[in-house]
Amino acid sequence: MLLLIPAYNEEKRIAPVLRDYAEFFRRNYSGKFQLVVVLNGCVDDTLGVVERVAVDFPEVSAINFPGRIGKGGALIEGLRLAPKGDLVGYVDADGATAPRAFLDLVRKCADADCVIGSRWLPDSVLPQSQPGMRRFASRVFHTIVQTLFWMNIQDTQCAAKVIRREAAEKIHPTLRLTDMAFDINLLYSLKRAGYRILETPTEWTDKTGSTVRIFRSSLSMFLSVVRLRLVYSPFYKMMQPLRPLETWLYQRLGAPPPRSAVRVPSTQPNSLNPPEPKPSDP
Ligand SMILES: Nc1nc2c(ncn2[C@@H]2O[C@H](COP(=O)(O)OP(=O)(O)O)[C@@H](O)[C@H]2O)c(=O)[nH]1
Ligand SMILES: [Mg+2]
Repeated sequence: MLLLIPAYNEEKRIAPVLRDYAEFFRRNYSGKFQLVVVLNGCVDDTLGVVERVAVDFPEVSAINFPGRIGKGGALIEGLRLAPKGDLVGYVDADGATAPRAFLDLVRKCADADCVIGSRWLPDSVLPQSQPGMRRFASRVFHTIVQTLFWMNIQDTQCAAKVIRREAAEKIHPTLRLTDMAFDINLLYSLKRAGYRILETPTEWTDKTGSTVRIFRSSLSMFLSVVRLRLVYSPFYKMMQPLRPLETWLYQRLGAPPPRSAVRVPSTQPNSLNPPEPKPSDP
C-alpha cells in the first residue's frame, strides 16, 4: 500500500497526521505500508517537519518539487511511484480523513479497481462539515461535472481515494489537470478505460486552515473540466488558437496550468528517503 499526501505549506497541520497514519497502519495493516508526502513550492518548513517524523517512522518519506506544480501536479508525480505498492491512494495533509476511514477504503478495494470516499451519500459521517459556501460551490461544481461527464458520482472531490496499481499505471499518461480538478481527470480516465469505481460513504472531519481560495479555485476548476471535456471531443484541435488565452487565464487565477500531451516535469524533485524507484535528484 502506497499512500500519497500532497502538501503545500502544511508545517502546522501535517506532523500529527503522519504519526497517526504510521502508527495506525503498523498496528492494523499486515501488508507493506509506505507514506510519501509530495510537497511543492512550500515557503514554510513542511519538509523539515516531515524529515523529523521520518526519523521515528522509516515508512514515511517525502519528495519535494521546488516549482508550483499544484495539488494535482503533485499527485501526478506521486502516482509515478505506483509500482511500489499493490494499491496506491491519497488523502489530505490535514487529517480530514482519519486512518481508520482510509483503511476502510483500502479493504473495499477487494471489490473494485478504485474506491472513493464520499461525503454526499446517506451514510456519510460528517462530524464537522465544510462551511456553507464551500458546500454550495461543491454542489454547483457537481452539477457541472455531471452534465459534462455523466459519471453518476456524488462526490468526486473527496480527497480519499484508493486505486489498484495496474489501473493507476494504465491511465497515468492521460493525467493532465494539475489544479483541484485533478480528481475528475483521474475518475474519467478510469471510467473510460473500463475500470470499476466504487463510491462509498466515508467519515470526513473538515479542518480549519484550508489552502483553497474559493473564488479563484472554482474558476480554475471550471476551466479545467471544460478543457478536459474538449480533449475528448472532435473540437479539441480547433481550439488550439485559444491556447495563449488559456495560459493567461490560469496565470491570472494563480492556478497551475494543465500539462500538455508530452509531459516533462516542470522541475526536478529533490528527495528525502526516496522510495524505490528513486526519482532522479537534481
Ligand atoms: N503539493 C501540493 N499540495 C497542495 C497544493 N494546494 C493544496 N495542497 C494540499 O491539498 C490538500 C487539500 O488542501 P486543503 O487546504 O486542506 O483543502 P480543503 O480541505 O479542500 O479546503 C492539503 O493536503 C494541501 O496541503 C499545492 O499546490 N501543492
Ligand atoms: Mg482540508
